[in-house]
Amino acid sequence: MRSMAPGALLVISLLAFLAAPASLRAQSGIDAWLRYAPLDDSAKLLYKNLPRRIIPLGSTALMRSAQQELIRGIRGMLGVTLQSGSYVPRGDAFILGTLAEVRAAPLAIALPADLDDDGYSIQSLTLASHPCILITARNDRGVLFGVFALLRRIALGQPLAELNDRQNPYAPVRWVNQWDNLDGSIERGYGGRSIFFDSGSVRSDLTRVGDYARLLASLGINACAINNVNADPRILTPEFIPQLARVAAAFRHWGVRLAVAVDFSSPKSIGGLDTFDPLDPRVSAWWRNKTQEIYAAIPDFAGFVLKADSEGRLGPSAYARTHADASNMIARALKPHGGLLFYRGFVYDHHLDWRNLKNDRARAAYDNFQPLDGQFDSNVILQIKNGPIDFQVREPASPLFGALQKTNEAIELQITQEYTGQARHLCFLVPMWKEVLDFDAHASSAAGPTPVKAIVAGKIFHLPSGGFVGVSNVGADANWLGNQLSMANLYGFGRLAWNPDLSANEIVDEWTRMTFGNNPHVTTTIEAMQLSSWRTYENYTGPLGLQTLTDITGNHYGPSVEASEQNGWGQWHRADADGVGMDRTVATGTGYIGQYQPAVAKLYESLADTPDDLLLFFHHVPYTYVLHSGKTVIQQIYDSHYQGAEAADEYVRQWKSLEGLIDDQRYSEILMQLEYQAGAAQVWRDAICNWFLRVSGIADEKGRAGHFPGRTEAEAMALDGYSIEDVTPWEAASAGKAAVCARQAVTCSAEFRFNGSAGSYDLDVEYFDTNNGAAKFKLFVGGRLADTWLADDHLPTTKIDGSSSTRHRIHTIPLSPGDEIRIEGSPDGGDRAAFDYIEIHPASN
Ligand code: GCW
Repeated sequence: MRSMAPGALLVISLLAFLAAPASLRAQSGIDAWLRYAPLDDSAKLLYKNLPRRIIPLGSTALMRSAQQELIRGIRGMLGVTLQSGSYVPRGDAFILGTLAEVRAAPLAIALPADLDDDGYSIQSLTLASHPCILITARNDRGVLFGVFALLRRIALGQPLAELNDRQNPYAPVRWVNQWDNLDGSIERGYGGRSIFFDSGSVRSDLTRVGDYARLLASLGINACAINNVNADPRILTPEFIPQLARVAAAFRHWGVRLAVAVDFSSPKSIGGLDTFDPLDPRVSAWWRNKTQEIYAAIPDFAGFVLKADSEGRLGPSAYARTHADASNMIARALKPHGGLLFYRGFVYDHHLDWRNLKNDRARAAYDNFQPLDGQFDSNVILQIKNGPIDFQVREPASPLFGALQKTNEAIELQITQEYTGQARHLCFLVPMWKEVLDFDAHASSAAGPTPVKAIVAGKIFHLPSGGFVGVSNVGADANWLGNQLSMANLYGFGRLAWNPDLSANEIVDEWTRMTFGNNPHVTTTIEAMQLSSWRTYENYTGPLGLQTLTDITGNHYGPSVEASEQNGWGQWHRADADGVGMDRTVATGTGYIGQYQPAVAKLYESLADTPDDLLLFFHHVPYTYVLHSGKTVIQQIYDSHYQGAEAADEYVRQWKSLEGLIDDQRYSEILMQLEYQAGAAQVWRDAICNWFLRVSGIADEKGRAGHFPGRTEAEAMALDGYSIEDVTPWEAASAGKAAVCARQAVTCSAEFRFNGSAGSYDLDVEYFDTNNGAAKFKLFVGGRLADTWLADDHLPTTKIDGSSSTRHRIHTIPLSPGDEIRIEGSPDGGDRAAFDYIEIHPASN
């Protein structure tokens, strides 16, 4: 992720291009899982009898996309160009058409009777003694989805003979949300600038929007809300609506419908009214007219997303009205056009008094919405985050899922990795989502198991709508999310939205094969890394239900244990000298557990029965409390952090075993990212272990926490120009301090003598890469330059802290006792060439 000089990159890419076989040529990642890379010859054999003609029975834009996609995919993977034809009952063919078109053709075939909207059927059959493959569906969108499913089968090397694949989507709502701002930035986006907006308008070139819609369509996603839920009211101005129509057009031929997030105060802020009271007839008339204006320009407009009364957004409380008043009023404007209103359940008070041990942010969604069950119109969908807090590395399922019987629900999952490493750390979220989706909320005594997935799909209480929403936040970078491996999360969300019964293993296997090919060493390696990565990330950030112990009032990235305490945001973990965890019991705590149905509440209310992974989310215990695993809480905190950091190191080794087996560009980009992650995991490990060591006063029984073999602190070196400063939070730097170069200095230096035995060593320099300049470092051993590098990454901070702390590893340096090791830093702009320590280890290779 750190940039290379453009010239160097060009030469490397050119060399790679000339030297590598076609399949290994550089790949930017822009095609994601739709690369259609050539299959190897043995796999091609499987498909040697496939039809060579394609016959589309319809001619809509969607049908043309389906046809072109099939041609593109088969050409890419099999090297065969399908010829288009019109139907004559002669010769082999792929036949594409809706059920109505197939009936009208007419083809004498028994057609499936059980297809829902967007579902599809792929059948191999014989027509007039010619083998054909028929892809049919109720609507043309379903035909397109069928084409993508067929191409996926080929990419995965699955046989097509005697195929009879009939699939219906699990739920009607399969949406993504983007949090793009009109100026082109993206809230919690890590893949570059917006593909939709720039400088206050929709971009003129919407090529990437079409590419994105194609990716979404390949997963069966059927709508996308394109702007931040912290919505800019200008999105609804008369000047903006024609621009939205252009986005809708770029989406339309991929079957993706446009939606937007709206600001509740719009009637006042852009509509010229003096009120936005949902019960004022002028306000509802304004929304009706506005909605009509939108549908006139965008007839297939999907609806609105509304964040109201949350994190400072205006809402119905301004007029003492309810969430039902607010949502129904807007939903009624959408209703005649078939539009949906998604009302976000993420409503909470961020000025809670932390001194009151009964206060609890986790209660908010239930407290706000459960009493309103039954009051929402049929085209309102309550959009509920998976957990009660906010996309933390681990949370229990929100109790609200199990508490509503008359309200449409959608689960909101976060694809963009806000609290899970911001696309710099590998963290495959499908296993986490699966846990929530499969969680039995015990919502109905009559219905048997009531997993969250079935509740949100409306299956348990027979509701008209509902389903899945993923906060995606792709950007204009070539690899969309800022990290090639993070694309497995977008893929996984879409596959789960289509079929939440798929396993994490199946999903990651599909994604890996389509993204990197079918080499068994490649697939097993990447899949194992992905599948273990959530646990790894959890281990070195916040285990035992502590949640991500990050800077929660800031960038949500690096470690900062106390950031969540003593403020009104309510992400408290209540760690102090005696113990740790939030008491959310009914008996002695906040009562949050009482929001679950009795069978669930009984489990969590019991300290003994609560699963270790969620212990500290539900209970406050002393550090010496013994877990089911037999370890004490404090020892588990130490152990998990060391395990997590070790696993992150291991990813680097695993990845290196793939050199030459995948294209160079993605190989090196991912290697760089994993090396960075391994260093960052160590920063996390040390920060959290040091913090708990100091606060609990209980030593790590394995003697690791607080002891760092081979480490020389900057404070212990002879400094010239550098001065030692305290770092905030203290745990973000080793011993709480860093060497910082004087602002005006050209170069500062620090030196010490090596006092180990002669041998070959790796040198780790821990420095602070702030994003307000690109300081330069040089490292000399015995007076000779060993390495030089730039601190030019774009980490999300200008501060010397746990988010900027970065490891630079210099491999295989021969050292003898007494050798002088000297680091020189040259500041640049606000980047003060600060560093923390140098650690020397026997060489790893
Ligand atoms: O987690 C918080 C994020 C905000 C976001 C909010 C929400 C769009 O930090 O950036 O705002 O959730 O989901 O509304």
